[in-house]
Amino acid sequence: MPSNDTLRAMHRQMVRIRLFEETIQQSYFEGKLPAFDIAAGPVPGEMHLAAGQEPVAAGVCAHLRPSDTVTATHRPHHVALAHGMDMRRMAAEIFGKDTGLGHGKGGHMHLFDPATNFGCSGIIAEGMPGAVGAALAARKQGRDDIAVSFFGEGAANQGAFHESLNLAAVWKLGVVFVCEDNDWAISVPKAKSTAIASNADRAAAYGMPGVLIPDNDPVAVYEAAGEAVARARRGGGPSLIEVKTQRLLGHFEGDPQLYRTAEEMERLKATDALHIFERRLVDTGVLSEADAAEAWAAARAEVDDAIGFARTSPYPQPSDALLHVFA
Ligand SMILES: Cc1ncc(C[n+]2csc(CCOP(=O)(O)OP(=O)(O)O)c2C)c(N)n1
Repeated sequence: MPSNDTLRAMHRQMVRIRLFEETIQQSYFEGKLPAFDIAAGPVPGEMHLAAGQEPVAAGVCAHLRPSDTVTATHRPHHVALAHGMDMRRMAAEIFGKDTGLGHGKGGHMHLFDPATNFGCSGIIAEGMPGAVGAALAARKQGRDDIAVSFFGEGAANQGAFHESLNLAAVWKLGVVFVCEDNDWAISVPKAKSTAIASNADRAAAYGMPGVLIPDNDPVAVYEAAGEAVARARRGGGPSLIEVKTQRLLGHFEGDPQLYRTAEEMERLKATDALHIFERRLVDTGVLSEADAAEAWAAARAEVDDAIGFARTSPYPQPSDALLHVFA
């Protein structure tokens, strides 16, 4: 069981992620409507938000240090924030500004941060081999840093998933594979793409522990991740954790979600893990109502500051178009 301090820190983390995602959503739609124009407004391009998936990021990253490598997906904001990415430079990257982590040339799906060893990609499952490589590098350099690869259940049918799990297990590398099963790969439900109910069962095929967290509970994620991270750090090899999490929003912003039923949307609202967790902490005396309100106010101020920084930062100069890119 996490300490009360850890529970409060996880709650704060989840709150700042939720407010960041909601604020990006508002900024994203500026200028894009009524006819959806993906290039218009202050945040051009596609946008995949992770509201609802906070428990996975908060529960796993609570065990990590900045020198651990983390790879994530096209839906990366929650993991990036939980692993300690600077919110200002992250927001600036999303707004395409020169002060962003990649000078505004990567955008929201390509957040790279040497300070926290974080990378992500719009290519499904691409972070998995990278995490295996990072764990191999750590071993060769004699460090006990580990690598954590976050990926969606849609990625678990890619060859890179199987190759990465196999190689990490054969070489007993310090990798934790974290499957964020939100049940949807764009509009395809898991049952239509995957023959078994839980990817955690696939761990057995590669001789590593597989754990299923069935209910998007941050405490259960924290406990499973604690074991997997400790095992990876002491040289015990890789693990796979699958969390049944929730994608509260569309696959991308602007997705009409016609493939989801009204009942499912209602159920999502009623089982929002952040609100359930907050209520549980208040009911058990870990958090007072005032503490909870303060966490939201502090996150509001932090997010407003970061978005303000992004909005007022300059765009990269046209003359720098070929700088910081492979050309
Ligand atoms: C290799 C590859 N194939 C297809 C796509 C198109 N694509 C983008 S997101 C996505 C679904 C991903 O689903 P999942 O891995 O479950 O992640 P989620 O979107 O649910 O977070 C697909 C197929 C892609 N980006 N890369």
